[in-house]
Amino acid sequence: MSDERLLVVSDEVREALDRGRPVVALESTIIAHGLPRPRNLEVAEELEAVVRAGGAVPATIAVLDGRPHVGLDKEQLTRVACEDGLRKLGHRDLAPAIAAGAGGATTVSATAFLAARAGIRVFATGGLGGVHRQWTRSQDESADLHLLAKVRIAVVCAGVKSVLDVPATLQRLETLGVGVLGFRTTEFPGFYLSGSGEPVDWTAGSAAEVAGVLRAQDALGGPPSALVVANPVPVAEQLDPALHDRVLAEALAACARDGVTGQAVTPFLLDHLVRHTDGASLEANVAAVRGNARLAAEIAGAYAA
Ligand code: PSU
Ligand code: MN
Repeated sequence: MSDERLLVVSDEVREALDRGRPVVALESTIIAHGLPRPRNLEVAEELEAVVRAGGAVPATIAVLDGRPHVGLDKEQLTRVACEDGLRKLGHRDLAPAIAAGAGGATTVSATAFLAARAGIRVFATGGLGGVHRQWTRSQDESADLHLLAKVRIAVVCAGVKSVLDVPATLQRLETLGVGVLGFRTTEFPGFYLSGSGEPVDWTAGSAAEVAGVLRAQDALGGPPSALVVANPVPVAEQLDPALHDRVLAEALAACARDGVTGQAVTPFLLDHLVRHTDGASLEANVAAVRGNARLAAEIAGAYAA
């Protein structure tokens, strides 16, 4: 099957790419599995609007009826947000889903891969997958990290959720050779919180500076790898740090007490966080993603200029 027949790139995205106009890829797992309904569809539409307001074309990515789509229309976006039982597809799931004619929401690993294949250089998401706290026992480490070691794309994110092992995740990114650039921060962001307490080696002060790093990557050539642009949620919109620390500790204790393990751990902890912060963790989550979409549009614009 030829490339063009396999990847369905929307007319608007295709035209923008052909003309060298800024394009921002957006993932769909956050819509299908990361946010509650009906807020998820509102956020999906808001993110596209934020990218447009920033002067770029949004390209939300998902697999529909066995075909990877880059750029969704309203009806397709609604399917991703509302269809029951939509699968979560990492990069390794793409081929089986295509062969089976199945659909699914794409994680960071699948989205980054498909976006890069389509020729998109900038991608916005909420948080990256990472190394789980029980990794020494479970070996649970997101495939996001490994895929980002292999594709040339900038991923604008607010760090990784504090339910993960943040220092171990940063160590894996280092080992895998994935660059991490703090945006106006010398600290890796803490997703719900503006900071995680972990340092980053490099800081950019503007979208133009980030675009300069992307151009340097292009000029260097060699094996491709991603650049993680770590963009903190604004302090005014972060979750109250004392509340965060207390509820996370309670959630981890409840998890151990109830014997929750493996894949069930993350949904359990996130659900606990949303319920025991009266939805404040959800608002911080949405604020983080919104800020990332805005910055990604700016970076895409600076890169295209
Ligand atoms: N982090 C979030 N929200 C999300 C995800 C991560 O704050 O929705 C999603 C992303 O799509 C990410 C995926 O790529 O979870 C990682 O899943 P796993 O750990 O199974 O690789
Ligand atoms: Mn996992």
